[in-house]
Amino acid sequence: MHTRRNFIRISSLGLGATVLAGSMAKWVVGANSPKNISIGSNSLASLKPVPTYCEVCFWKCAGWAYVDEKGDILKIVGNKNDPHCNGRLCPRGTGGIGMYYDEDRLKTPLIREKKKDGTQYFREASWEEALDKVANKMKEVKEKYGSEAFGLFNHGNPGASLEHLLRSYGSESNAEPAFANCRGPRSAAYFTTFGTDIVSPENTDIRDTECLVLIGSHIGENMHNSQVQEMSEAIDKKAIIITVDPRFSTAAGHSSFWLPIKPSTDIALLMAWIHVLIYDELYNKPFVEKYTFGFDLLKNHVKSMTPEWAYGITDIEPEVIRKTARAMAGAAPAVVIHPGRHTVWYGDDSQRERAMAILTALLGAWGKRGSLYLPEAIKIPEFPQPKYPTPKWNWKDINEGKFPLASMGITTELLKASIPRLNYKHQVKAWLVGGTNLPLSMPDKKLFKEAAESVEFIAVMDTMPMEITGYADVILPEATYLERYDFLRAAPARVPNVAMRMPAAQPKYDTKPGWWIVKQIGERLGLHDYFNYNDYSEVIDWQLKKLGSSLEEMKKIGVKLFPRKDGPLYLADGEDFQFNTSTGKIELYSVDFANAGFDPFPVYTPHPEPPQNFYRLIYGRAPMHTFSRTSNNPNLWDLMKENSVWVNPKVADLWGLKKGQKVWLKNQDGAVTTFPVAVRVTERIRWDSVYMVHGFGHSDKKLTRAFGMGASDEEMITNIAVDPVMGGTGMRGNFITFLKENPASDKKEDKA
Ligand SMILES: Nc1nc2c(c(=O)[nH]1)N[C@H]1C(S)=C(S)[C@@H](COP(=O)(O)OP(=O)(O)OC[C@H]3O[C@@H](n4cnc5c(=O)[nH]c(N)nc54)[C@H](O)[C@@H]3O)O[C@H]1N2
Ligand SMILES: Nc1nc2c(c(=O)[nH]1)N[C@H]1C(S)=C(S)[C@@H](COP(=O)(O)OP(=O)(O)OC[C@H]3O[C@@H](n4cnc5c(=O)[nH]c(N)nc54)[C@H](O)[C@@H]3O)O[C@H]1N2
Ligand code: SF4
Ligand SMILES: [Mo]
Repeated sequence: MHTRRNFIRISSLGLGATVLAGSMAKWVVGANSPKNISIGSNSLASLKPVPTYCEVCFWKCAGWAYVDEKGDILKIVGNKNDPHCNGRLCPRGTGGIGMYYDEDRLKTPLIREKKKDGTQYFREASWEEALDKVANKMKEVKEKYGSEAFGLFNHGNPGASLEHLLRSYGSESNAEPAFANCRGPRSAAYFTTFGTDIVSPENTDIRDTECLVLIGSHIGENMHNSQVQEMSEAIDKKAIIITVDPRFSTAAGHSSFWLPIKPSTDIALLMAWIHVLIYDELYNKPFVEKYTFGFDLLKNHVKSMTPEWAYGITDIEPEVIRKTARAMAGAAPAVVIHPGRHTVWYGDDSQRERAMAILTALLGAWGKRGSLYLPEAIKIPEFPQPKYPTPKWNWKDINEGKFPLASMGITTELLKASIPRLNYKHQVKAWLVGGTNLPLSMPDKKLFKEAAESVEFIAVMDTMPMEITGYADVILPEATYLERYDFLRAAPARVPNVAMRMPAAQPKYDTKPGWWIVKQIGERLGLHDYFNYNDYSEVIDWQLKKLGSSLEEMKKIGVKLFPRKDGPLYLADGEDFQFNTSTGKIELYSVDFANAGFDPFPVYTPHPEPPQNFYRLIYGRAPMHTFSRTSNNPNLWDLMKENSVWVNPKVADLWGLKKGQKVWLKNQDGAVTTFPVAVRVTERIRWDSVYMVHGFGHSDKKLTRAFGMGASDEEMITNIAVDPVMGGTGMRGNFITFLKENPASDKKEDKA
């Protein structure tokens, strides 16, 4: 392995590192936005501030959109009273303005047509026609198959609007990549261990921690705002940071310990840490005695899982494992074992997350300052409406008893239920899609395509001509977040709070807010009582008044903080506390896992290794982009136009690859990337792996900037390691090799 010294020099040059190193002022990167360049910060006073919260990612930072007298949005800045951002937006949030100005936006409703010769195309349509078409299809599906057969793929606010429509109509057949392709394993593990989920924003008390442990969490590149700010604070306060990552991430560059683990072996490391804490008696005895269940069984379970045992599996030396375990114990309980977020890696992910939860409990690092705090949210009063009808079957029934600990719909199961050939008992016949670009976020492209081609009808609500719109029968162009009212934001936090989003400008082109679109469809379905308002501001005002505020007040403040009601942020020492688990304790031994037929304690199992001449594909984030949704955003495109494939110098030598050389990637199943990608030769990646930033390689030509820029990691993910606990789509068991020549001229565009 390479020495750390080699790497520091490199990392201090990286943008991510610069951002993390301090100077948060750099975050207000407006300078890179053409629209922002023209105004100095002192002229903000002449502009009108309109409250909003960001939709560029799901941290939902609250801010102010500054508008001039012509009605143009000139700048977005963070709201100082917002705990999600503390007055500072990340580069993407500032660049969110580009979503509004992007001239490639969807501009009008579109309907798929077929020419006599069979070729298909989209024609512009009126809203009346497009909405009629969706409503009529919903009626038809309900009559023919029952409302349950209408499925929904959703993410973020647009997804939530569609979910309200779907539930009013009588279906709960929905799923989102943000569960089964993202946070699902974490939910299953923390819920069964602690009886509560980890929330979003994560309830990690990083700002007051003495030791932050990042296991495949690349905070700093993963640019979730206040989390990055708090990590920066922790660095300033000299907290110990332990980063476990096969790649020298930005976070690794700021860490006291970087453990360049052999990919897919994290469970072994975690179990060895647990072994050391128990057998060296470093764990928090009073905490474990008072609050946990199954300690003696755990002690026995990890008896042979020594650091020496883990060394052979992980490549991490026993002394390093002991030293880092001692560092955690020394800082306990002010330790954050970060639960991660994108946790679908190798198919045993709920078990890896369980190991992290167990480690957390042994350190007593729960409910204490500097560990995981106890979050609280404002409950938004429900606007009067009838109860949603109870569907005859829902997302859970689709799974037919598989994945017993899934708490939300599973994307791959919804796809499979859409394919008649697979004979699912409950079949899905039509889809609504909102705020999710499935062709780039679903692994196993073949499965997605077959499902999309099998269903009778797809309606997509989006702001951009993303790949998913190519599969639609009807495209509903939504106004961007800067042009609409939306739900009140009320995420759990240290301090309960509410944030408001309202239009800073009129919707451009012939676009409409999501709330309006679903209301029009709902009215056509005779569901008026679920949409009993003319404008969404009425709903917000009603809710705010119930909370002792109002639309008028929120227009002035954007974010309102409320006193906590559920008790303090931290547990008092020795306080009695009933956990919401079957034993009422923190379950080191998981009764739920055991009852569902899974190992009650995590067990390390080896995963497939790259075949000869292949390298494991790992992927992640870049600070200036969010998934595939920002690659065409003019402001953010300016900051980063394409991704690259990170290749270790040894591998580059072996293959004769030069910096910047374009290569196509081919995976173990023979899948080849549509577009080539530039090689980045760097010591920051292990020799057995390559790394790519997700979200590039767009194949829809209507994305004039993003089309063909970089390659899509999704195309290389044909093998899914399914998590039997909750149906997660483990995506890191794919291996690539390099092709120097354009492999196929017969490759077709990803368009229906
Ligand atoms: N290969 C691969 N797959 C992945 C990941 C990965 O790293 N690699 N990451 C996984 C993770 S962690 C997650 S959370 C999921 C996320 O995957 P998705 O749920 O697909 O999320 P996004 O990419 O954010 O969704 C983008 C879509 O929302 C649209 N959109 C943006 N704003 C609006 C709006 O205001 N209104 C409407 N109607 N539409 C809007 C965009 O134009 C775009 O079509 O992907 C998962 N899949
Ligand atoms: N800028 C930006 N920030 C984002 C997002 C975005 O799109 N853009 N998306 C947000 C969302 S929804 C999510 S879910 C998060 C995802 O962000 P995180 O949850 O932090 O990270 P992942 O994408 O899971 O993991 C990426 C890291 O895992 C490392 N890794 C790969 N294989 C292994 C392994 O076997 N073991 C270990 N220990 N490490 C490994 C990679 O090298 C990489 O550094 O980011 C969030 N923040
Ligand atoms: S972290 Fe950045 S992109 Fe995400 S909501 Fe906040 S400002 Fe927007
Ligand atoms: Mo995610």
